[in-house]
Amino acid sequence: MNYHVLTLFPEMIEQGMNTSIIGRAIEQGLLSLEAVNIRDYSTNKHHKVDDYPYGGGAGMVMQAQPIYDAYCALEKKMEKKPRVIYLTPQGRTFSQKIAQDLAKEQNLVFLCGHYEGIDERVLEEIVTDYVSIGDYVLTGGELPAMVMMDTISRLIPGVLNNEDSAEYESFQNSLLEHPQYSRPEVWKDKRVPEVLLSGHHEKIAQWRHEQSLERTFLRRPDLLEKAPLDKKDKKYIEQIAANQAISDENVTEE
Ligand code: 9D3
Repeated sequence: MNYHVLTLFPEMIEQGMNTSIIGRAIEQGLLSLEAVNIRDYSTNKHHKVDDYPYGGGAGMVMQAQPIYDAYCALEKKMEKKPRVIYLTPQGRTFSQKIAQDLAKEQNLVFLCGHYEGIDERVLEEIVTDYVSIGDYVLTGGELPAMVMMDTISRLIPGVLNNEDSAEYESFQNSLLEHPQYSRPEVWKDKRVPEVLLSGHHEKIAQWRHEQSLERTFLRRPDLLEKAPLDKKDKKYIEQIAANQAISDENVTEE
């Protein structure tokens, strides 16, 4: 996977991505990352990249020319036209499914906006995908581009160690994970659940599965609609729901 980021803040991308697991994957040659400074492509003598909006209004608009020329310089080096993702609050909300789709590509171009936006004409010319990372307001597209690259990179073969990856997750995806414990056995008077010390692998697996069901019911009940639950799972959840109803009743009476 080769990432190309069009941005006014290339250092932010480089700093953010060169550490951790993604940095190691880049060193191993599994990924590449190029942050292109849009300003380097401005034909204006002051390297200007923005101007006032036609029709008036607050703030500045990023002009078409530097972005288009920066994109064309990238496209020239590729065999086929890449997907170009514009990070914008107006996009489809990013998801694991979108990440899986994008992970199939050889090249991905991310376009990061700032100011009040980008001249619509260059968006029409180069953008293939409009993507947001959720309904909250950031200052620009750089963090969203990094969120997307981080998510997509984990799906590239070899980036994660085998223990973490692929198939196991696709089932687990629909349920939250069970709680984890490590040494010591007692911390602040809290004991590690006895079953985990038993060495009884079947019982441990069952306990963990039940914890997953309970957590998902309590914290993310929306996920249960899509989860592949068997009869026993459904019974277990009904039982938790019933217990909860009883404790709610007790609280109300107090
Ligand atoms: C004139 C600016 N705002 C009007 C209310 C809209 C606006 C545009 C761009 C507000 C913030 C931004 C900067 N954010 C992004 O570029 C962005 C973003 C985000 O803010 N949240 C979630 N996903 C994304 S993807 C790009």
